[in-house]
Amino acid sequence: MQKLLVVTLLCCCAVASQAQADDVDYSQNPRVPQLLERLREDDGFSEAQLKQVTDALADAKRLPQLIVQEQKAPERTETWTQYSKRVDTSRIRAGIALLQDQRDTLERAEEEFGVPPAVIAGILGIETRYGRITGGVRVLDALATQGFEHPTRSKFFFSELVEFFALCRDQHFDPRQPKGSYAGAMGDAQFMPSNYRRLALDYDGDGQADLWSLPDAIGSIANYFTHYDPDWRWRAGQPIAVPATIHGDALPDGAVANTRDHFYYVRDLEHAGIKPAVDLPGDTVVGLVDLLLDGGGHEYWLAFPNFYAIMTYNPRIYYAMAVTQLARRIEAEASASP
Ligand SMILES: [Ca+2]
Repeated sequence: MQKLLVVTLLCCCAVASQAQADDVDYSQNPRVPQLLERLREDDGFSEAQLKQVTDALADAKRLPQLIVQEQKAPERTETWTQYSKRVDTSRIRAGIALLQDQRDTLERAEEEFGVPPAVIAGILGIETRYGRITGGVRVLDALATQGFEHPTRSKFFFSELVEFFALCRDQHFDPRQPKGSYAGAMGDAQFMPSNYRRLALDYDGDGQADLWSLPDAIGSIANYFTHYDPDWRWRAGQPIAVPATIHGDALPDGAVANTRDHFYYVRDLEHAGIKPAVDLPGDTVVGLVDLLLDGGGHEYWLAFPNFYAIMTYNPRIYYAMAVTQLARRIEAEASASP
């Protein structure tokens, strides 16, 4: 017990000295003039509005630990066995409750955009537990730190920082207020600022696209799936993925999984010993999904275009499969107990 206390105190000291070392004034960063120029040119910011941006940047805090977190994203370190624990009883039950509580909004979104209620629930469930955990990091701090200093993705985050200031101007947010994920994603739907500006909808008609409100998040997710990437938009009425078995211990030579660059005819896969769990016409075009399990085993799925539509939301295979399986479970259990 005594030992534990000592360790805790040491940790506190380490945090305190780190905070001091990270005390920087981002309003003095050499790239600020470029940021202000983009807001002036692209979004018509006035001098007074630009001054507000500079003032906010002076208040931004450097959060270097976010860069480490980015590299340790769970999709890069976990097996599917571990990642898939997100599809648990509590998420399934809360998803079924969402289908009931937001029935009218979800039905309207399906009618307008063709995205089924269970898929929207699956996204909300995996992203934020249906709006309950939307992130506690100030978006200003997350985007300034990574926009000015991320070793590999600073261009992306810098651009999102510009969009964030424009979003705050448009939505009348104080840039110091919005909180989100370490990446700067906001609200129940976890939109980055550029997507918030382009694709968020005011779906409850109160005059503001508020992604921290479930109705707006539901309409915005459906709108995202229809308009974010025309090549990989949601295809109404089509399936997402089906399980498959393979003959032998591994995929046959030449079969490439977990990318949207390689697609196969089902008949060719069957010929190579890869069989879908349900009968599919031989000319059906599918991608291959190969999920690594604890102990080195594998689980295989055949993916339809809608699986890759989910990957436009987050480009990780595990993420798209977790959304897929959560949606399937919510839909199956909701229809079993109406
Ligand atoms: Ca609204």
